[in-house]
Amino acid sequence: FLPHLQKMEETYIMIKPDGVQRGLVGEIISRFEKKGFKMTGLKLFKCPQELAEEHYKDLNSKPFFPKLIGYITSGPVVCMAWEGDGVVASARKLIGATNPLQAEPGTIRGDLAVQTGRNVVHGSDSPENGKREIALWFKEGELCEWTPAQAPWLL
Ligand code: 3AN
Repeated sequence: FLPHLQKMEETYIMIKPDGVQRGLVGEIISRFEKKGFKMTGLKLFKCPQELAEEHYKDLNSKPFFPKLIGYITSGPVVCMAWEGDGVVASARKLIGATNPLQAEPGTIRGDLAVQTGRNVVHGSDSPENGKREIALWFKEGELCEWTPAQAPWLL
């Protein structure tokens, strides 16, 4: 058993077009960095319609689906893969509730957003969806395996 070779839990985090337009990219990335997760993928990307529809396919019967697709494809998004212990649930805690008015202060949506339809960031809702969404949004070769510098005085 070689724990260092075990694939860590991973999640797909995406800064939506409103987050990019409002200049919140650095602020949002920094919250995941400061928490202690490791970024393994990052790109600025204009999302095609078909990809948006595939990503949100579980919501395709909802009345807000066309607006949601219009929103996600309205401008560039920042696609990210993050890994770490419990990263899926923890990232969702950092992000806060879907409706920003219900999101606690201190969360990304609680601090930075007002509307459900403009809630600045996406995070996968399960480890399975984390894998699925990373595979959907990143091509092979776009992800980067690396080892953070050790800080032995902290251990
Ligand atoms: P979350 O992003 O918190 O996981 P989901 O998966 O229920 O929430 O919804 C996905 C996205 O669909 C949300 N981020 C939001 O942009 C949009 N959405 C969800 N519910 C609504 C709604 N009632 N009206 C408009 N957009 C919605």
